[in-house]
Amino acid sequence: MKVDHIGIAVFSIENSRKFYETFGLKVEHIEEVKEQKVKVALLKIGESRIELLEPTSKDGAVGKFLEKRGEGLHHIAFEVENIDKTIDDLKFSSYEMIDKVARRGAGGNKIAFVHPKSTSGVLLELCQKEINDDKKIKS
Ligand code: CMX
Repeated sequence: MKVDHIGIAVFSIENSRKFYETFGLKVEHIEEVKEQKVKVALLKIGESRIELLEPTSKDGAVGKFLEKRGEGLHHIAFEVENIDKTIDDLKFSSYEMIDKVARRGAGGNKIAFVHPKSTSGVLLELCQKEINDDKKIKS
């Protein structure tokens, strides 16, 4: 449906948000996603968002990424209408799903990751909103 957000791995949300705020972007939501060992900050840009990802532990996906590659583009998220069907279609076409079943991510959305091996090197997140963005996310 659209690019929902672009995930950027950062050492510190407090430091990194300043650059994006220079353009007038505003942090509208900060949340810790415990099972992913990460804290996320969402900044709205048009119909999409920049998602700053700060690890809360070195052994989570983002902590490991930072250690290996440093700060930078971590993933792109596509909003889809029906995540269960999208996962089934991708599995049927032999693309490698990290999450074979959708799970809850930041903001309570249903999410699933596709392995970068299947996507020409970009970690891809599928994301299905439960309810309209503007109603759900509070500053
Ligand atoms: N983008 C592109 N490639 C990546 C990557 C990323 N974000 N992270 C790892 N890779 C590459 C590695 O460099 C490695 O490449 P090489 O084989 O060429 O060295 C390859 O993917 C596989 O690496 P791996 O050692 O098998 O696996 P890792 O332990 O590095 O884990 C991944 C990679 C993608 C499977 C893991 O990070 C994962 O499961 N991610 C999904 C969950 C996630 O990212 N959560 C954080 C965000 C949470 C949120 O937004 O709420």
